Amino acid sequence: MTYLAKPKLHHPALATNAVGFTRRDYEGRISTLCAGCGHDSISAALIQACFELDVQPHRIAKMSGIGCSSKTPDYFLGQSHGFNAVHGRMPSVLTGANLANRELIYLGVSGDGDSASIGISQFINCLRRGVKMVYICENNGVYGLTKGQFSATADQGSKAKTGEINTDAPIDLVSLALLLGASFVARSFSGDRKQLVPLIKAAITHGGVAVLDVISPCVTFNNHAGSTKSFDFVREHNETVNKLDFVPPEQEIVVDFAPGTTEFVRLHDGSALKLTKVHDDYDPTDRKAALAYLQERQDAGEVVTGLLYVNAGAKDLHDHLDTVDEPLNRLTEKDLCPGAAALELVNDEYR
Ligand SMILES: Cc1ncc(C[n+]2csc(CCOP(=O)(O)OP(=O)(O)O)c2C)c(N)n1
Ligand code: SF4
Ligand SMILES: [Mg+2]
Repeated sequence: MTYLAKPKLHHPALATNAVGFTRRDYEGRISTLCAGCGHDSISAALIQACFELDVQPHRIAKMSGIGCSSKTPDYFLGQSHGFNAVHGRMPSVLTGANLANRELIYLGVSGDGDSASIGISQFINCLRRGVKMVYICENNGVYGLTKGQFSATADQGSKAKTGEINTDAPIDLVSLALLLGASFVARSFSGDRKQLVPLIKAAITHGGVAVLDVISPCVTFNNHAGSTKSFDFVREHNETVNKLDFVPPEQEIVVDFAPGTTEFVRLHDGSALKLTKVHDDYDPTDRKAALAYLQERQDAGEVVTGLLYVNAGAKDLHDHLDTVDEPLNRLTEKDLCPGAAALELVNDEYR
């Protein structure tokens, strides 16, 4: 694989954020994806979100599987940790890293083939366990890297570039995430940066597992008439449930909305998500209603986007396991082997 390093020169007047980094410090190597690929827009949104959130790059760990989407962590956050795992195995590698060091921010970057085809059992189990992470599926309905075969998210009846029609039923990752108890579930579109950036920021500050299914057209193999993951199709059938704005913890929340049209969702770190409802009756805290709404709009041929569900008081795997606050990889031999007297006390409990 060839890598193109970006020139390191910065314009001296580039703005810095609260932790002293410019936007360029959050970039990675030059992308080798096809020009116009939706995945590059998602990388740009991630760069913008991390710069605006004032995240220190060394606090982020990017994990991915295999695919064009899974290559993208090389194209953003070049100063962060990263691990490119095996096809469909990102969640288990990320789970292990998260258990070893709970202090990092974990970005799991995957594709629809990586998540819904070969990696579906890994996707299911990391959600059911509540591994604290931002799980981003860059969803184009095809295996882009291996030249455009249908993936498990391809809609029934959609047409491949070769003319073949998909006869299999699709797996809808957001419905599955809701069923499995994910505490933050959203869908967006790579072409809608205004919606995607606040969603990424909110997902990063969420206290549990956050799933972002981002429709990301493959311009080379799945952007033609008859595809339901093309730029034209998603623009025509996009049904947005809410408009979003991320409010950092230090910013005052000003109540300036008509009752019933806007609400604030407090996030884990004190920040908030300002939700302006497009549909007055859509409640992103009602999991069952979200599932029913998704099903109904899907049957009508619409692609629902926005924040679909959030449980602001979510717990994660460390809460479930009741692990110590100190990251496990920092425990010393003294912490792990407290001596014979301590062992006697534990044994006494079982006598
Ligand atoms: C175990 C294994 N099986 C199959 C492959 C071949 N393969 C590489 S990428 C890929 C599909 C990628 O599709 P997706 O995750 O949707 O990513 P995209 O390229 O569309 O972004 C496949 C089948 C592989 N690398 N490893
Ligand atoms: S093949 Fe498709 S998914 Fe892969 S880089 Fe090209 S446009 Fe993107
Ligand atoms: Mg794909």
